[in-house]
Amino acid sequence: MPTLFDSITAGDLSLSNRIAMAPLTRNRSPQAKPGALVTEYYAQRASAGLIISEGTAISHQGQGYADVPGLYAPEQLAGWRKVTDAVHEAGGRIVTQLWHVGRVSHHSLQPGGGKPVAPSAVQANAKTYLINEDGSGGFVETSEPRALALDEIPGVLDDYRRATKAAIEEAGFDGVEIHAANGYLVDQFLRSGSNQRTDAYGGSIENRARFLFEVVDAVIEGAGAAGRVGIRLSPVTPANDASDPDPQPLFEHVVRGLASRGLAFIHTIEGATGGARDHRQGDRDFDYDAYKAAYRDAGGKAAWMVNNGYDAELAREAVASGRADIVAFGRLYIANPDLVTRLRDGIALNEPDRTTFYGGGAKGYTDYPFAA
Ligand code: 8OZ
Repeated sequence: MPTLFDSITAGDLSLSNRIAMAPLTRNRSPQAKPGALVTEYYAQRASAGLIISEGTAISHQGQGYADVPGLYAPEQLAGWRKVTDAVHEAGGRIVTQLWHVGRVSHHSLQPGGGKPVAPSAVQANAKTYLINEDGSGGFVETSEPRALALDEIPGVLDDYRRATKAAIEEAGFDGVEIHAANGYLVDQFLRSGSNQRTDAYGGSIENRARFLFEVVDAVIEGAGAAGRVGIRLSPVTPANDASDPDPQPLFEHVVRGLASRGLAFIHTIEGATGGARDHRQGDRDFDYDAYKAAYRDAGGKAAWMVNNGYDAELAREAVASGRADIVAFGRLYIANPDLVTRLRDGIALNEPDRTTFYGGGAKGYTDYPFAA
């Protein structure tokens, strides 16, 4: 029976264990540029089989929160290069999470102070996080978005392609994860609550998934190999006002379409992001086994990564039973840089401090102790 501590190959990525560090927004990159503190934080966590970086904006338009990093300016890429060098030196593997927030943004973060873009001009009932001039932070309502015009979509796909190429060639990442979860742009296209388009990108499941597949294909082009590309999906999350009355056929269509594309990993958030694992949308429970079977039956070979509220026992069971190949841990990685050692040796875990999750400096970021 496989264990969390066995190596695994995911596409072109050879991982020393099956424990991934989930993407975690930490708001510690002023001017969207990761600095020395961010380098230290990721290097501390390099014993993970795979680190998935925090969501990283592919373009200025894709920004939705204060002090989150980007992949669209030379100094951002140079900052990331130091991070990836440090992780590689420590024997780790790291991919970046490609992020376009769509409507989950604030006009003050947008180019020229303009409206955030979305599939449709439907405001999200969601909050974003801004930092004031005096350094204090706070949550504010997202701004009213405008619908992307049909002829703007190729430009967004170009941003995904360019950011991917730069992330790998300039910033030194081992690959990328497409953020298609948690109510951000790709997820906004998927779900009827945020997609009211009447063109080829709206209406039927096939049309709503079109943007996702076009993003995947653009990213594969940018990466030069599908085996360096993963994707994160969250079939039932209500995060950021994501809503759809019937996610089962929608997400089975998505994974069937991904099966032929040769990706490295499919990363699924089970339940409500950071919340209940049995959360549902619509009037039936989501059948994760049927969803995974839809992918495998269509020939999909990617490593199957699961996430959300896993502890040592649930993770051990998921990998031993074959239900999952890799388990991604979020909150546990905030507080336990040496999570692999702690899980392997049964060492007690540090507790994360919620007050330092978003923004600030080293406190609650790089100062969690390693086990002796
Ligand atoms: C928490 C705070 C801000 C952003 C996500 C990128 O939910 C995020 C995020 C999480 O995927």
